[in-house]
Amino acid sequence: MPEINLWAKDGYLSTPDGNSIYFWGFAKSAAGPAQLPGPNIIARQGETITVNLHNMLAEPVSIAFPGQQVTVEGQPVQPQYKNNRLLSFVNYAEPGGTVAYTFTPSHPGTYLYESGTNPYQQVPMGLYGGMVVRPADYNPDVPEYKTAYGAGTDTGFDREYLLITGEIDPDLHQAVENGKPYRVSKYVPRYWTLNGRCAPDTMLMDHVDYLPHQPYGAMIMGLPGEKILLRYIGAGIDNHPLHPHGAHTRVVAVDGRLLRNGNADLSYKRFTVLVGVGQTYDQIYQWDGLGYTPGNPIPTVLPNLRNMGVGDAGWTMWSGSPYLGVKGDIPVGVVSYNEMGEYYFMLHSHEELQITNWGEFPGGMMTMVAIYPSLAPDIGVIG
Ligand SMILES: [Cu+2]
Repeated sequence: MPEINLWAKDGYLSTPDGNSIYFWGFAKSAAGPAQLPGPNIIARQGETITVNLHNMLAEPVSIAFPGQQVTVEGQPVQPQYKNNRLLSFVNYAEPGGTVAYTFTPSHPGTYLYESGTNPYQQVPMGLYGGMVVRPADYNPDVPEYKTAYGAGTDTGFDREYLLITGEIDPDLHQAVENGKPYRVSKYVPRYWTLNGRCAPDTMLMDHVDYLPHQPYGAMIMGLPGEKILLRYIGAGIDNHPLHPHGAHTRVVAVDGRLLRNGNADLSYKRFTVLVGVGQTYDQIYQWDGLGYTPGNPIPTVLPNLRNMGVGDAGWTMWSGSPYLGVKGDIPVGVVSYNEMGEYYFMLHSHEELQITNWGEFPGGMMTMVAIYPSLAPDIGVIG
C-alpha cells in the first residue's frame, strides 16, 4: 500500500519584488524545506493510500481530502471539539504528533488537499497541495491508456501540468509570524500565485535552487498539435478567471468528475474558466493555430501582444521571425528571451490586479504557454 509522509513546517517564500514572506507548508521530509504548494500526491483509482502527517508547527494541524472517504485508525474522520468548541473539521495532529489518513480513491481526477484546522488561517498560510488520481487502467507507455479519466473517455494527453492558484496577504503572514491577532475580514491579498510562485518566477523551471520553498514552476510547454492537459486547482479563498491565449481549452472534467453521461460527451470549450475556491478543472489545450502543422509551417501573424510578447518592448518573447523554430533580427533596443524560435502565449488571470506583484505589472497570477519546435519527452510530466 502506498504511503506518503508530509511534515507541516514553516519557512520563507520569495516574491519577485524582493519580499520574503513567512509561511507554513508541507515538506517531504523532517529535514526538508516546507513547500508551497505541498508535495504533489499521485494516487491511483482503487488503490488504498495512507498519508502520514507529522506536525512540526506549534498548533494542531490536519489535512482534509475533499472528495475522498478518509479514515483515521479505521474510523471515518470526524470534526474535533475541545472545551465544546470546534477545533478542527477532521482529525488532527498535535504539535510534535502524527496522524495517519487512509483512503481509497474511487474516481480518477484532480483534487485539492488542505488543512482542515483553522482553515481561514492555515490554508492562506500555505497548508495546501494538489493530488492527481490516475485511472485504474492508466499506462503512460500506451497512448490509448495515457488518459486523465480512463481509456475511451477522450481524455488522452501528451503532456500534463498542475496549476494551483493561491493568494498572499502579507499582513496575515506577519501577524502569524509575530503571534499577533489578525482579523480575517481585513484580508487583502497583495500577491497572487500559481504553484506558489508569482510571475515572472512562474516561468522558471521546477526545483531551481534559489526558490527552495517554491519547487514547482508553472510554465506550460508543448509541441504544435499536442494535447496538453491543464489541471487547475483553486486552493486560495478567491475566485480566479484563468485563460490561456492561442487556443480555447476543452473542459473535460470538473471537481474530479468526467463531463460525460454514458456515451454523451458533455465536455465544452472555454476562453476563460472561473476557478472557484476549492474547485478543480481538467482541460485539454491543443495549439494548432492558423492551420499550423509540421508539414505546413505557415507563419503566424507578426508579433503582437496576443501571441509573441507582453508588456512593453523590453519584455518581449518574440523570436524575430514569424516562423516556428526560426530566429531573426529583432528591433534595436529590444531584449528577446526567445531561445529557439518558439511561440509564447500568455496564461493569466483576467482579474487585472491579480497579474501584479503588490500593484506592479507584470507579475502575480500569470505564466506562459510555450509551443516549441522540439521538446524532450520528460517535459510536462507530473511527478
Ligand atoms: Cu489574456
